[in-house]
Amino acid sequence: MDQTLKSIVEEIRKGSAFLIASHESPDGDAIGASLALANYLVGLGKEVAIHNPDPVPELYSFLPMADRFSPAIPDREFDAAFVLDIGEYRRTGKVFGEFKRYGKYINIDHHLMSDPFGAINLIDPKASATGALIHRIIKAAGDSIDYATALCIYTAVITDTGSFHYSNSDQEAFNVAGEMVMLGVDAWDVAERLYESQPRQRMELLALVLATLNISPRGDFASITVTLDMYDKSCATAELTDGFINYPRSIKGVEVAIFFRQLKADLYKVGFRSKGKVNVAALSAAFGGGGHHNAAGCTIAGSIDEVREKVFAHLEQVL
Ligand SMILES: [Mn+2]
Repeated sequence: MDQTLKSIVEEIRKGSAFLIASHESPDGDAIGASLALANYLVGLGKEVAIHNPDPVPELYSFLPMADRFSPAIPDREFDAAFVLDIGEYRRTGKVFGEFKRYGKYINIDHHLMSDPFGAINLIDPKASATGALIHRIIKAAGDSIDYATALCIYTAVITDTGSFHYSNSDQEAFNVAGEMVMLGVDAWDVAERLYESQPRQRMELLALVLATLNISPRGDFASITVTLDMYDKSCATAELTDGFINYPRSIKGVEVAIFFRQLKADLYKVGFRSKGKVNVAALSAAFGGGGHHNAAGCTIAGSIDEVREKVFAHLEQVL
């Protein structure tokens, strides 16, 4: 057996209380992996505390033990602290960073640039999701997976692979999902909870935002815009715009999608998504921002016309 997996299994066997932490603004993988591990450990008779600096989106409240997430960390000793899906240590948030009674860190991650800050580091950038790494740990331990744990692993894998759309949808992702279905997970039930239960305000906001669709003359980039006024009109909040940028990106021929989000009268957050050919991290860096090859962002001051003009002129150059 892989030595790293073996040492993690040993820590689980000998410990009795564990802290589980994941990155701020938790996504389906951070939440699913945390809860998969929590349900598994509780099933073994261990005590767990589940920490995240930010609240868990309502969408994921159906996952077993989702109500156990807390922004506070109990004042007690732990045998080890699992840090999941973190990328960078600072994304554990302030409370965790100040925390000193953690036993040791066990860092489990699939980000490309993951710091090996743990006493044990299970880092595999090829893994589809951190949830798939939790699955590897349970398999290495030779333990069975109960329904609650299976539901959390499944959710982690389908959300991080974009329901098997993205290039990280490897054989392990499909195998793990298939095994979880075998263990009782209902794929439609999960899909309905995650993707077919949108608040109506999100759709009303999307209707306003899509009316701003702007496609470049060559058809190689496309943008959408959301203004503060649109939030008011639809009674929606900024977090409901999550995923909107996928609409302009999904157009045939479009290589880069841009999402202009108004923050203040003359201030815009600009998100970029690439279909793969264009490195949008470099694009956003030109405006003082950052990000990854396929997803990046920056903040630009000015009126919407000025901001669009700046971004479009730069894109015309690089595309
Ligand atoms: Mn992840």
